[in-house]
Parts: sequence; structure tokens; C-alpha cells
Amino acid sequence: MTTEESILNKIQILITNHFQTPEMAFNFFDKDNDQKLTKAEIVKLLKDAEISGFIRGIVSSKLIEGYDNNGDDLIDWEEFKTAISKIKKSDS
Ligand SMILES: [Ca+2]
Ligand SMILES: [Ca+2]
Repeated sequence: MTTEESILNKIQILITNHFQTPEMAFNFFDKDNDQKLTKAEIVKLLKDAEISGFIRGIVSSKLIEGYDNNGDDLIDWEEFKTAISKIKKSDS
């Protein structure tokens, strides 16, 4: 069973293991540097987070649905921070 929590956890692990800061991760996956993550860019992130290919499309849609606060169908830095801060237990 793949819950939203376990998916966010995998994203958190990816960020922690491969990037010094969440901002660096965001910039890495923002391939066209427009400061927003498209669905395609999120799918790539999910791939690197080892989310199963079968559910990446659905998960990326759910993440946009859940965290796109301004309704532009993109995840900007503020929205990304909100998503990952949800599972981050403490700030270091
Ligand atoms: Ca982008
Ligand atoms: Ca947005």
C-alpha cells in the first residue's frame, strides 16, 4: 500500500541523500528554470525517489492537486516547501 505519507517520505529521503538543501533539489528538478515544477518535472522527481512507474502519473497529479495553492497546475517553491515541510519533523 502506497500512502501519501510514504511517498512524501521517499521524496524527503531523496532530497536528504542527494541534495544539500531542499532548494537545491527544487532547482535540480526544475529543468527549464522557470521556478515552477510541471507535472513532467514532478514525474522525474518521483522516478528518482523510486516511486513505482505504475503510479507516478497518479501521484504527480495528486501532489499538484494537494499542494498547488494558487491553482496554476504547477508547484512553485513555496508550494514545494509546504509539501516537504509536512513530513519534516524538525528544522536543523
Ligand atoms: Ca519548470
Ligand atoms: Ca501553483
